[in-house]
Amino acid sequence: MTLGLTTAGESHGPALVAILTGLPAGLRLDRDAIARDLERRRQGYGRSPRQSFEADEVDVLAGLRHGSTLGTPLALVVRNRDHANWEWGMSPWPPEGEPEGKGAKPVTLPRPGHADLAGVLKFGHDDVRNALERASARQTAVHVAAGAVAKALLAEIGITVAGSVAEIGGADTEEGWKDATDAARADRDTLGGIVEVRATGVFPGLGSYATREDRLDARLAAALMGIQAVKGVEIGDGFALARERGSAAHDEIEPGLRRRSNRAGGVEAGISNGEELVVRAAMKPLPTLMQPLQSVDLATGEPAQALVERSDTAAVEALAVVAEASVAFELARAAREKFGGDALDDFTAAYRAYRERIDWQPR
Ligand code: EPS
Repeated sequence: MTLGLTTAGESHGPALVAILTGLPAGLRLDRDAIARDLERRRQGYGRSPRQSFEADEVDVLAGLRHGSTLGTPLALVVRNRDHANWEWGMSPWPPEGEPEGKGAKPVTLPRPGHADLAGVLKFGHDDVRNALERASARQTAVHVAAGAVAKALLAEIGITVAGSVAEIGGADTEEGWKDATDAARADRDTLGGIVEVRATGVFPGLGSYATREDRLDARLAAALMGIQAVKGVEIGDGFALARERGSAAHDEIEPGLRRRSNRAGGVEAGISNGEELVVRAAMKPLPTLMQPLQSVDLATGEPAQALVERSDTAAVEALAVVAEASVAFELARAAREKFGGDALDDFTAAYRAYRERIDWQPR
């Protein structure tokens, strides 16, 4: 038994879609909690004007009845309101009538740092839009919806997950983030940053050292690296541990099997160890610049400036919400593998029996 997630959707296409498999039957979902997470993702200083007109409402098409999961695939849809402006340009079928609206003209000016160049080369596209639409971080909306479902499952076994911003553009106070974002926007530039996700209530034993694929830290790193613009992931003290001696790098064990520190970030040998889970992700500055970088026009082979189109100045606050959702999904997946069960009660009973066996109490 495991959780599966498949997503589809282009940034300016009709909709974003997610299908979750492997949920137990009888899990109650809270519509408002899902909506709140999508709303959090839309917020944040420095986001594109698009966020003000996308509603990001989740429609459930399958797998839920009267608010409870059925133990069948859960199908979620978030429609793109902006698609109305791209009906010709992003029409799934050959469009009728004259080219009109956004996306009608092919894009041939790849942006350094975006999927544009590698994407068209790999897939043989002659319009960069065919690559950038799916590569866009717009699709994180349905990942957040899936994460909200995962958090509902985790709540049944006492786990909570929270993401927050640590830095934007090198600044580490909220005022500093705003100043840095304003300054970047004024210079027609963009910013990246660092986010942190913490999970409490994580008992020892999620993940395994048995194979690389089982390792919880490897899965968390893959999940976070899978988010657009993430270039680095750290678990616990991460890179800083490389500069310590062993005596200062590990978390001593006390009676009650608690630790005196949490440098490992709650994972040892690919297994959660009962301490708080702490992971960080670093986001590069967004590649769509209003003052574009040097590129090449793919239609002529001549030097040209990269594509300029509406975009965010910074999306680090959104990343905190997306990273939270991604960590939640991985923890929920590991928990499904550990406790199984077709009905939610089977799952929670297995959790309780396990906790009794290891005699573990949350702090
Ligand atoms: C994105 C570019 C911007 C972002 C978008 C991601 O879109 P647009 O060009 O339509 O303004 O706003 O993110 C979202 C729409 C979203 O909901 O997060 C990109 O190129 O990745």
